[in-house]
Amino acid sequence: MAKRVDKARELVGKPLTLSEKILYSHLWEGIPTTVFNRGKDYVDFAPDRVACQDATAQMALLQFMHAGKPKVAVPTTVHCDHLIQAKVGAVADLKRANQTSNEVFDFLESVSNKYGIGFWKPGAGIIHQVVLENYAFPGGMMIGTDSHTVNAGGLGMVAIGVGGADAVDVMAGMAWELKFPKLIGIKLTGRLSGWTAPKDVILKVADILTVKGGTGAIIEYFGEGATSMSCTGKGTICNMGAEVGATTSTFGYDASMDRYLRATDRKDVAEAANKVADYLTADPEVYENPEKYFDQVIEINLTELEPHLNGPFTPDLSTPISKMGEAAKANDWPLNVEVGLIGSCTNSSYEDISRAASLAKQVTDKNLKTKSKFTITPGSEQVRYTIERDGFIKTFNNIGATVFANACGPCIGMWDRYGDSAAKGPRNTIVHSFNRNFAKRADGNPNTLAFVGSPELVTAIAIAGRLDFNPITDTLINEDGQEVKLDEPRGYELPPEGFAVEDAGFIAPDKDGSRVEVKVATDSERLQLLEPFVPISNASLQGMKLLIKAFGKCTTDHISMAGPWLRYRGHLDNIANNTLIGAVNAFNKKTNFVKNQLTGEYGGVPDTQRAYKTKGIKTIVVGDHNYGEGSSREHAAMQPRHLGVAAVLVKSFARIHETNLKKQGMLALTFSKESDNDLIQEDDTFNFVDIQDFAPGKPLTIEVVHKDGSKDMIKTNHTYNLQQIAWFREGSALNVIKKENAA
Ligand code: MIC
Ligand code: SF4
Repeated sequence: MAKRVDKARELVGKPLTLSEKILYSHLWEGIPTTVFNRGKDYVDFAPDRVACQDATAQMALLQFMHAGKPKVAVPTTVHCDHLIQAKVGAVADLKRANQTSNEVFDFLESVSNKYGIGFWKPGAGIIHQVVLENYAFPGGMMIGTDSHTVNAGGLGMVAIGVGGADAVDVMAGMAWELKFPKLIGIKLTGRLSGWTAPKDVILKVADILTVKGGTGAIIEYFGEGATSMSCTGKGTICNMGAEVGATTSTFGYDASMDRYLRATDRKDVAEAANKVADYLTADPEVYENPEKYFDQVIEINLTELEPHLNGPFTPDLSTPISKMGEAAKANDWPLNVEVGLIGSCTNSSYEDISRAASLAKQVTDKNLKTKSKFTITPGSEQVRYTIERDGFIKTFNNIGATVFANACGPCIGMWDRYGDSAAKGPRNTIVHSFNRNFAKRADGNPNTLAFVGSPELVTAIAIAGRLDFNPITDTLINEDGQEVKLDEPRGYELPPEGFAVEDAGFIAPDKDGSRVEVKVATDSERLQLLEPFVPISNASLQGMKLLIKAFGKCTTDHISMAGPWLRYRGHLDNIANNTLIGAVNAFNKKTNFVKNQLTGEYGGVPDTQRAYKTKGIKTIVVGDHNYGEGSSREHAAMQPRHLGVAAVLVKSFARIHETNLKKQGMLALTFSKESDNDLIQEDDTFNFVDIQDFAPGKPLTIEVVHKDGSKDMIKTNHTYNLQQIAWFREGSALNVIKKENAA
């Protein structure tokens, strides 16, 4: 690393940020020879590791099986966490998941075993927490098939969320391509204290940057506020950087990381890091004059920072707790809080749990009664085991809490809160310490308003049962009719008696997996082997129809919903039945109700699209800003591709989704003139007039023919380089890999 960083510094000709050090020391070419333009140049990187979770690993591994390799080229792990539904509590829920999803878990375990991949079984924990505890290391670069892979920035990594096809590149021993990111520096002055937590830093950043302000950029945090914070607190901040669209976030190596590495049994890593500590943070000049080195600099004073709640329906709508009463009144948000949920990959560190438990303890000590329901999802078995040993689970049980399995559960709609009637659930408020709060995200109920806050604030609010409860100023009436005040939360950065665990849940792969057989039943409804995509011809890009013009926010949850649909993540044709059913049709403001131009009738999006497919007609999807925001799930690209959508034309894209569309051989285009979006009508037909000249940097023109015969010529931009155009021409990136490996 030292050699590469020194060379990069010499080439760049000035002091380097941490982000640049990590990027330049992970070039595919090895020792740097060129200076890259931020936000412009595509660069080939060589990440150190890959991590996949069960819901995305199925597609990633189904693709990897086509790559023609006997083993993965870099250390890779698979984590079973998304497919576990939260209903009753950890033990029963895990048992049920093992029954209902055993086919998928068995598939993942056998593929892992065959190709040399480490396997973390159901119940072991949530991917990002397990990675932080076991694999993340300062100065490293990893990719993961989940947008919150960025969590590992808490240990000074550059960790990036990608679609499965990107992971396949790295697992197959090839370069991984990324546009060299821009750099945002966030200086944290002052210190956190009292009720304010690391979560509030990122809630504030989301307020400043909005859900798309970080797109194409790495956020690098520094300053005394950064070094005085715990390593897991840094993880929380990096984790939720996904919610501002950032490519990733990271922190320079410091004593908190040394402490965390030692506590998680990695003294050797800490010692190695200490030897090259200067290389694991920015050069001193950078943090002294950040304006000279970052593309944008933001300063946040932690001493003045108030606890915040963000929501509902978007993670960037930020309200300081002192203003919540007013905001709730103005927006008519229900004040009664039904459930408070803590945990998830974002906030389930020992520190988080111990601070929340210090509040739960006061319920008993001060003879209070918890007004809302309360749940905990620990991030890993190691955390769960340790907090149980240290009495925190008991403290939570005393206030009537439910402890869910160490899994995603309520964070990804795997929360069986309403049985079959979620779609018509009542209007209600919940608060949680997760990261996303899009409609239906937690419980499938479109009428649930979810607010995101720190675990300590969520716990206090659950105790009070009111959204506008400000624990800094407000009092509560206890069971004896006395007025009492909650003391500030207190906790431990790390367990005073160390972490402990009986069975962490790891299964190492066979040394020689060549004889392991991977079975996929032909009649399975959960798994389906993949067929290569057929290239989209120039001819088929004529006479195309509009499938849907999506109105407003269209996240990956709108394009390929999670919750109950997670069960089909390994079966492309079955999961395609949810394609875009959450997107709002701009012409009638309804979901899953679009016009079939061939019959004039209205129907669901997947059915309508299948009708076009039968007739061999390609279609186009039109959308707004930040299209595909949220998850890394490549299903949001593969499903439309499978059903015959050829192009997606929007005002702007979220990074991962744009790449996913390219990888699957589709056209991802943006309006040159945003207002042209208004020209698109329900009965339009589209002709790509210059697709034969598809080339980097050259806009593509689409002739839009309206119902009355009038026409508009629309200019569209794209970011395809030559390699990516080859993916389009060959039908997908995987087709290109296959061809290369066969040659
Ligand atoms: C999420 O938080 O939205 C998920 C579920 O973890 C996704 C991955 C998925 O859709 O499987 C993500 O963030 O990438
Ligand atoms: Fe799981 Fe939620 Fe974390 Fe995604 S954000 S990995 S769904 S806990």
